[in-house]
Amino acid sequence: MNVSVSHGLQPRYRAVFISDTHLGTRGCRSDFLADFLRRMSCDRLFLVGDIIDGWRLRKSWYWDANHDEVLRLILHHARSGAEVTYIPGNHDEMFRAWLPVGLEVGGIRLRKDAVHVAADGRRLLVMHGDEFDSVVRYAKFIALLGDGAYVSALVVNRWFNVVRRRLGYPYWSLSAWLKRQVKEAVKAIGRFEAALANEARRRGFDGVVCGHIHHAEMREVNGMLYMNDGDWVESCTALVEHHDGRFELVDWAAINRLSFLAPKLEHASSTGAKASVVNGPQLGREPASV
Ligand SMILES: [Mn+2]
Repeated sequence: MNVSVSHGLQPRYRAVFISDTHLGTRGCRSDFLADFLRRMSCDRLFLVGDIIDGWRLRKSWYWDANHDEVLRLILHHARSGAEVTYIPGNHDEMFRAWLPVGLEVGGIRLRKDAVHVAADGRRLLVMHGDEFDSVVRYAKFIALLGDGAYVSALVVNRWFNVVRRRLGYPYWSLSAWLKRQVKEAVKAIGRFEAALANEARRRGFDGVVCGHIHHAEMREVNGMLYMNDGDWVESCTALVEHHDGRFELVDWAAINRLSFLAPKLEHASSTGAKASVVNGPQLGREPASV
């Protein structure tokens, strides 16, 4: 029997899928993620890519006690008997070089993609999804802009056009431009979902679990079950499978009423390490380059 990481009352899942945690960046909500990892237990844990952000690490490094804690908890899950599979994404593609070796570290298996057989027998293809970037092309983060950002953009647009008028330029509508961008981004997400569903069908699966576009979703796409586990930067979502075969998207920030605007939770990790930042300036929550 597995030793549970959680403290008793929490659910034990058949499988848990997380991706796009972007550890090593300031944007990663490692505090919320550590909280989730601490309070859940599962038989299978799938890390569906962009877990450690190697792109950013080359330019700058952000690491604090919560990032340590996330790694510690993942290893703890592996040691406690969970089958942990790490599927590198495009931000942690440095691990892809190790795929031919069949690397296994601390009980974590490295795989290009994986198969998950659900409790009801459905076979799911698990992959990050950046292989289908060609169909996305667009800055997805625009689709994720909330109403607040949209409203402040309109205020900026007003002043922008006051300046344009003074300089003798005609009016330019940011609002119309934004609406066009959002429409394109939504279409791009649709293309991504269709591409992943088609890949699952082509390879004889019943559905697909992926990440990459930071857009949690669970629906049927062209007769295939399409499930995207979201991210831990713009939102904090995980895909879980209950023992009865029911899949659920867990919005950890929402159900725990965690605020993205509040300062990061100081985790009392045993090391008590302070946040470390080296090399170059840090922006706040940067828009996602998925
Ligand atoms: Mn990605």
